[in-house]
Amino acid sequence: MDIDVLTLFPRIFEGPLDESILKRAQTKGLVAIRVHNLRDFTHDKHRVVDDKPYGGGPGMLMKPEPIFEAVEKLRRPDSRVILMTPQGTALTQSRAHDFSTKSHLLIICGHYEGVDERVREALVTDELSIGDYVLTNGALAAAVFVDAVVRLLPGVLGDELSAGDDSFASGLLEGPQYTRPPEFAGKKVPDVLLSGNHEEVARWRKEQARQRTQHRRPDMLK
Ligand code: JBE
Repeated sequence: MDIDVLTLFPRIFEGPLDESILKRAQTKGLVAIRVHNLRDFTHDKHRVVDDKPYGGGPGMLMKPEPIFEAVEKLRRPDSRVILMTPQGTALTQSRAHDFSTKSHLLIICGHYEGVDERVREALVTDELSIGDYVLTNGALAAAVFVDAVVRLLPGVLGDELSAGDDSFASGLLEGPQYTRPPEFAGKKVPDVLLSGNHEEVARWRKEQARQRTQHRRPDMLK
């Protein structure tokens, strides 16, 4: 997979992309991620990327020209052009799976104040939001989206099974898990997990997942 990110703040991506699983996915050649500064697609002396909204009002909007120039240069016939915005459809595990099957993601990080509507009309194929709260700009949202998608690419997770067990993959939240020691802070690991009875362990885990989901996320059971 190829991922190009357009942002006013390329350094926001440096940390997240250069650690752990995302870093290994890139060195293994499973994904190529390129981060571009939108200011590099301006041509005026002050490299202006935003402007006041027509009709008045507070805040600044991202100008269309640098975004058009960047997208027209980087876009391919197989690209999904994604705008990170609080007005987008909610990112879910199922949508992350859909995007993980695409060959090229071109991600535009918006200002929280917004982008000129012609960017949406002419360029964007998908608008995504990572949640109902306001970030200062779309760069952190894009980093979250990239992380959620890249870990699903074949070969990225060491243990091929581990993505299938995640909360959401099963439609339930994951239940409690324990590692050694068998007793810690006055609390014991449940006997069933030490029993060696795989059938009972599976049944217990499923019931715990159901209870936790019922309690914390009843919306997921509907
Ligand atoms: O979720 N998002 O994609 C956002 C983008 C920009 C600002 N706030 C957000 N929540």
